[in-house]
Amino acid sequence: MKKILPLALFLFSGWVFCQSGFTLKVSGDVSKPLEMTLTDLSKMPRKEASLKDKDGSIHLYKGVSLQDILAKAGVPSGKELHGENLSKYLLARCTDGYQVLFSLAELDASVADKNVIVADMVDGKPLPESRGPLRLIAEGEKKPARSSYQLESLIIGQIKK
Ligand SMILES: Nc1nc2c(c(=O)[nH]1)N[C@H]1C(S)=C(S)[C@@H](COP(=O)(O)O)O[C@H]1N2
Ligand SMILES: [Mo]
Repeated sequence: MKKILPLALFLFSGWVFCQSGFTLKVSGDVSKPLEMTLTDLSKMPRKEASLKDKDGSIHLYKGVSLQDILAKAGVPSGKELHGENLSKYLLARCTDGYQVLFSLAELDASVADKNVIVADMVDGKPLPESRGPLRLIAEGEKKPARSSYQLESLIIGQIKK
């Protein structure tokens, strides 16, 4: 026990250090690029989303509305979503190289009722290290393929003519 405690403290402080250095980036075609820490995210309104995993069991995720994050970065929404803005997209990129695409229109409350959150908790606990610290949860999709874990950056782009 005497030997394990210092080791546990050392590993825990390393984990805390890694978490505190983490930022979620919002970049690309945005008026206000962002780098949000987990503390920044924890100050935003909380939202829930459920997701059925590969095995068919349902889990309750908690975090922040993706739309709220995009609004902070000045991403067009509502009445601004017309013309060229309808060819804009969000690319979610993860630490493991996984990436998935959404159109801005499908994410916007003026177009669809799609509940997409950036989650930091599942079933009342922080996300496991292999899935965290953040996971994008696209509620209501028939498979969890776009619900990307180890989310590190949100890139806004536009398909040009
Ligand atoms: N970063 C990242 N997210 C990912 C994946 C991945 O390989 N990397 N796989 C996706 C796929 S195809 C599935 S089916 C689900 C699996 O999530 P689950 O283990 O919670 O069911 O994660 C999705 N999110
Ligand atoms: Mo999958």
